[in-house]
Amino acid sequence: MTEPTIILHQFRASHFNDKVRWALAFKGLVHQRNTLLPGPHQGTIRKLSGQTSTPVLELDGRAIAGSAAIIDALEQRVPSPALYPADTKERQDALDIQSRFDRDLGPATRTIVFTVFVNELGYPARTFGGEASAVQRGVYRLVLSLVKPMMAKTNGVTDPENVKHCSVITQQALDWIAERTAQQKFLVGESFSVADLTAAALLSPIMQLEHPDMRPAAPVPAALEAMWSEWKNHPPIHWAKGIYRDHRPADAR
Ligand SMILES: N[C@@H](CCC(=O)N[C@@H](CS)C(=O)NCC(=O)O)C(=O)O
Repeated sequence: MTEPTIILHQFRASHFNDKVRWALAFKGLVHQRNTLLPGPHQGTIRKLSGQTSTPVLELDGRAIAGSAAIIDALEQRVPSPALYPADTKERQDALDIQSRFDRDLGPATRTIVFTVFVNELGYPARTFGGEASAVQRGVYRLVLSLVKPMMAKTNGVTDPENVKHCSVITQQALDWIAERTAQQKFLVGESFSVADLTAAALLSPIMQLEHPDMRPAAPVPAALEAMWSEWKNHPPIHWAKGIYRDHRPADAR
């Protein structure tokens, strides 16, 4: 009997989507990807899941929305290798870290990177439209210039106080990770878990990565390089890059 098809409806590069790409790779799950452009994605995603956020995973005939719910379904489907710690207390700790970072760090690092994107529209067009034709990318770039004010507002960039707040949230998360990893390699217990995956993936917008799913779309704007430089000397950025390097397997596709 052939395995039922798993389909990830995704944005390229996006950090919440990378949580799920990472979990699929970690579990060795062969899958298909339906890559959508932010904006035009809404109809497809709403029809599938009744809301508009990616990632959405089609698994066993169900459409599951939200990175944490998807990882939970994958953990049940393929318990080993485990992303959840075996110990009950550690598991709760790891899940709490995931919930907290999904709620505050993920939106904060997205706002930080969008402060650059809104002034460098060719870059998000290249990044999200990497699988589209040159013509489609050109049209998308044009659409982005028309929707720029809405894009800036939706991503929290128009309010300078919010941008400042997002930097503070990110700084606090980095400090917290630095404290946790001062004496231990992983955020929870003795092995890699969903907590490390979440922290590293949600920090990805503020660091330069070489993983094929997250590699920057050349040419990289100087403003983006400058933003990465501002964060790059924080020890947890080194930690997060190490987590990507050592625990993100090649995709099973
Ligand atoms: N809590 C959600 C957040 C997902 C999210 O923010 N997705 C963004 C991309 S990073 C998105 O699809 N935004 C477009 C939209 O919501 O319409 C998760 O964990 O999956």
